[in-house]
Amino acid sequence: YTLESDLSGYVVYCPCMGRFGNQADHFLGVLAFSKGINRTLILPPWVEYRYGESKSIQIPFDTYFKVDILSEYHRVVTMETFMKDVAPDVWPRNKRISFCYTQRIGEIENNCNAKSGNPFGPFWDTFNIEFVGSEFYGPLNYDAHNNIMMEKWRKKYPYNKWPVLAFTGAPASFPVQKENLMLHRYLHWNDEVMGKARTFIKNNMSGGGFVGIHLRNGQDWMKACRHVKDSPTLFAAPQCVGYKNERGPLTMSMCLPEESEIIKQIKRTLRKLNDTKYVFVASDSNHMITTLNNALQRLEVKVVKLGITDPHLDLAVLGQANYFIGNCVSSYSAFVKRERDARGLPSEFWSFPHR
Ligand code: GFB
Repeated sequence: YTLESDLSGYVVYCPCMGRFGNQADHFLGVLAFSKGINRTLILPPWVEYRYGESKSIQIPFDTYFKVDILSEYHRVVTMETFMKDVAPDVWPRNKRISFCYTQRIGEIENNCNAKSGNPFGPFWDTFNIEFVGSEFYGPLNYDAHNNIMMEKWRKKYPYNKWPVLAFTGAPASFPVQKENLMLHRYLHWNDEVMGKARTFIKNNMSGGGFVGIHLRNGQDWMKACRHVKDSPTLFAAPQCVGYKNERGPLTMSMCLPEESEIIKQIKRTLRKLNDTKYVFVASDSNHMITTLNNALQRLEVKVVKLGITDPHLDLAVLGQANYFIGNCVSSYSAFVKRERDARGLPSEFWSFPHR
């Protein structure tokens, strides 16, 4: 990236919805959108929530991912670099306008209220950004694959008048549009994350392949899965049942498989593969280590997990597995599935396809 100001302008947004998996879905959409309207994408920090803390914290984008690979697809710059080196020239304080589709309820009437609430306020505060006004961009939308729509954005918001389009939330859909799934191939873990993943694998799973599984089973998830019946495209479910539910139905055991189903499916998978010595479990709550070790004893595989809680390292290790079993409904699982698809590695889901 060169520090010369970019003459086609910039896009920035707050990843203000959901946790990592949701934010990653949005990210791919915004990447396509920025390219569609031909503006450099400012890579925002990831918004994270720490237990017991009331405000979100912002983790620089490149803490986890490589920036140079993304720029093979489109011009990008981290928000830290942009604010330090570029904003003083191209984004004067009196041009800091927040973008939203239509007004957001908050302190000021008829405004985006881009900084109302958490994580909205803490996000922009990280960079001392105050907005002097709002712009409602509706009825324009962010379907990057609609050329006419992209042309409308470029016409309505020329760079000289609007150097930076600062979105209150991600200008992208959730779950990620089908057309953008493969953009995941430009999203690579950085050397630090990959190094940790490889070290873990070397130290804990040497001498044979491993099946990686994602068990999403915490309290929040049990509650969310109650909606399976009335929302057939719940969260990331379209990755299995299709965006129009054409490969449905969505069942409870796809969202929250029972112990017996999990064991059965792992055994079936292990029989299909040769030279598998380990099962690596990633989970937000119950890893089922003892249960699985007992159930798989006769197959001579060992069940392992990380010694620490580290959602990104779990994802990176799952990406390296010889085979992956994930959760249809979870966007966290969806991240792994996309990464593996982009690299031609095999995956399946709990209780899907229907047998
Ligand atoms: O990533 P995420 O949006 O996926 O949110 P879902 C789930 C979060 O839970 C992750 C943790 O970002 C992690 O912090 N988590 C989940 C895990 N699985 C694992 C795991 O295997 N290992 C570790 N270390 N952490 C949706 C939310 O979650 O759940 C929705 O995004 C909503 O907004 C819904 O709250 C109930 O799509 O699974």
